[in-house]
Amino acid sequence: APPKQVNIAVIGTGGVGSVFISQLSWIAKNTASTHFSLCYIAMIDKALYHEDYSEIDIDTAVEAMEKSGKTPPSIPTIVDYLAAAPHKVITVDNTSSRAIAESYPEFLRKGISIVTPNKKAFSGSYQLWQDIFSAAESGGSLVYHESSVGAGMPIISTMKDFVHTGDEVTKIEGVFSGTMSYLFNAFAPLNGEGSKWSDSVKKAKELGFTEPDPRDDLNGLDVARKLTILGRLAGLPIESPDSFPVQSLIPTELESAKSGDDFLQKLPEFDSRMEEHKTAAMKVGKVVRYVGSIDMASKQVKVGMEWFDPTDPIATLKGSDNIISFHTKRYGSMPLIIRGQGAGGDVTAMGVSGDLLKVLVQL
Ligand code: NHO
Repeated sequence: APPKQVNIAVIGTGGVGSVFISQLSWIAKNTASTHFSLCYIAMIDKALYHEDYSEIDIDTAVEAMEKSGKTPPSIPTIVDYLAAAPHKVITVDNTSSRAIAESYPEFLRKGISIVTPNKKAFSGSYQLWQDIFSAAESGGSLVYHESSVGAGMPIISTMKDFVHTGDEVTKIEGVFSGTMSYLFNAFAPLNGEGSKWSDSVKKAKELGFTEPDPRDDLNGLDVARKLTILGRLAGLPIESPDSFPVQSLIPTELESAKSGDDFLQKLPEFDSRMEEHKTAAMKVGKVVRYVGSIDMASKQVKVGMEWFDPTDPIATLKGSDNIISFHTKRYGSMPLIIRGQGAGGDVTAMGVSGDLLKVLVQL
């Protein structure tokens, strides 16, 4: 049989998007069974596409887009353009745009599949969550978002396997934020002094672990979004990421800082507050870490700082590692534990590329 033809649209070419493009190039050169052609690529203020859907060379796409001088069309125009493409279409959303996330139902209803690390859609209102999956059903399209929790780690796929094979999830807990993991491991290490809180935050941003605005990590919202997604997959109709208790690490005085950069500049003035949490835990032989949990029986979701014994797997994490324990009926008293790097362009893009391959074989 001739290879399947699929059109691909990529929106967002930042930290994750640019790595995704290079992985896409590798896949194109090393996977023979499917021929896909890039027909649309865009960032916030630039876009490249041709009215006749002619193929855009992947290796030079970003450069060509930057030189193109075209601004991206409105979202409805993008949807119409892609819906009229000669082949089935997969849109890869590598932005953190709420507007794009909220328009997934329009894409999906018109048969355009979605692959994305963007958490906004799946942790938005419960209504949007329902709309996304019913639109996919009516449009015969697919929607994959592995990297919305734990970057490239198999968290969403494992969660779906529990649900679709009749296991019952009773509790999920762990460290869900690469940024928080990095910050606490650097500032309150098991051995040694540890660095200043504000210095660790700056470093985490430089390393590409944080969300585009680091306050989205420090206010706990990133973890809350991930728990919302997992809780919904497990069957809890969680209304929104602010419908359960979430401890913010943003000093109230800096909540209204104008920009992420302004916030980072003023943060050192508040280092002593985080230092107090660290010393209080140390006095009783524990370390402080930032964790989240979902208890299915009581329907309780919570996110915040807790103290751990130095031997606890959560206390011994390294770098930006995530650790997630799934307690289920099948796994009994020994949870299934998944641990690994949970943030950064390379591993996040891998989750996106892996999803793309899964969608490609099903179209
Ligand atoms: P950037 O680098 O800001 O890039 C965003 C791109 O989108 C830019 O090219 C921008 O021009 C474009 N863009 C924005 N709005 C647009 C619009 N309306 N139209 C067209 N283009 C638009 O952001 P990242 O870092 O590349 O992130 C991209 C997406 O991946 C975000 O949704 C982010 O939440 C998601 N993501 C990133 C990471 C990561 O490590 N960087 C992770 C997961 C998902 O697993 C990671 C994670 O959870 C990180 C988290 N902070 C943690 O655990 O600490």
